[in-house]
Amino acid sequence: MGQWVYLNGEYVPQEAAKISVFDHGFLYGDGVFEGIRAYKGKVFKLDEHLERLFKSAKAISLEIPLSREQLKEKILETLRKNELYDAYIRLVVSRGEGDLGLDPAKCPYPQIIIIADKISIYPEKLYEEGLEVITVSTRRNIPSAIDPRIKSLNYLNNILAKIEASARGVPEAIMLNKDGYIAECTGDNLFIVERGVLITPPTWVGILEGITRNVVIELARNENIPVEEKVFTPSELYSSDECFLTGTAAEVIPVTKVDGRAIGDGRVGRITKKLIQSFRELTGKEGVPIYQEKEEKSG
Ligand code: PXG
Repeated sequence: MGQWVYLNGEYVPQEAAKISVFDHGFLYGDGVFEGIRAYKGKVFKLDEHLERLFKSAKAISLEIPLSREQLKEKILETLRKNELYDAYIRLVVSRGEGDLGLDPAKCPYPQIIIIADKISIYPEKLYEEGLEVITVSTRRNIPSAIDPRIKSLNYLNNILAKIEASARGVPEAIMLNKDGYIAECTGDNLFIVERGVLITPPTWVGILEGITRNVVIELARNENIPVEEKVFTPSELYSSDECFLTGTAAEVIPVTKVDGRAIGDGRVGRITKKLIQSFRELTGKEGVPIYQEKEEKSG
C-alpha cells in the first residue's frame, strides 16, 4: 500500500498527491526542502531542520504559510498517519502555482508537501570498508550566485556532479569551490582527520551547513577530539589520515579511496569508527517523540 502524503492541509493517497504543472517548484526549481530522519519513534534534530527550512525560505523570499509549531505538528501527524517508526521525511515548500513567467509575485499560494516513507539504508559493508569517491570537474555553486546554504529545489549543480561520479562508477562526487578548495559532496558534507585533528570546510567556502555535520562537530568536541573548520585542497585530502562523509541519508560514512589514492592505510580509521559509533548511539536516543501520548501512558 502507498503512503499518505500531506498536501496543503490534506492527507491524500500517494497516487493522488499531485501538484500543478504551473507550480514554480516544477517549472523553475523555485522552492526549498528538507530531508529528515526518524529513528526508533523519534524525529532526529527536528527543530534544527525546521530552522534551516525557514532560513532557506527567507533567503528566497518565500513565506511559509504555517508556523514552525504547526509544521512540526503536521510532520508528526504524517508519521502517525503512516504508522512509521523509523522513517525518512521529505518536507517541500514550493513557490506554488503561477504563470509561465519567472515572477514569484504571481504565485500567491506556496505549496507544502510532506512525504514520509520507510528508509532504504546503505549496506552495512560500506560502513565497515568505506566508500571510493572522486573529485569532479563540476564546481559547487558560488555563494554570490546561489548560496549553497540555501537548500533549494534547484539541485542541478549537484546532479551534474552525480552524473560524473556515476559515469566513473563511484557512488559519490566531491565538489570543489570555484577556487579549488574542497567544498562538499552532492548530498553530504566532508571531513578529514589529520594528526588527530578533525577538519571540515567552513560554510563560507560554499556548502550546505549540514545538520549531521554540526552534530558530528559537537560529538567530536565532547570526546575531546580537536575540531577545525578550515579550507583544504585535494592534495591535503589525499594525504590525510582519515576521511568520512556526513548527511541525513548516509549518516557518518567512511571514505577510504579518493581519486584512486588510498586514504591513510586504506582502512577505516580510529576517529571515524568512534564517531560512527557515537552518532549511532545518539540517534534513537534523542529526538521529538512521534507517539507521545502512547509512550507517556505505557511509560
Ligand atoms: N550537502 C548537501 C548539498 C546536501 O544536500 C548535506 C550536505 C548534508 O546535510 P544534512 O543536513 O542532511 O546533514 C545535504 C543533505 C536526498 C537527501 O534525498 C539529500 C540530503 C539529505 C537527505 C536526503 O536527496 N542532502
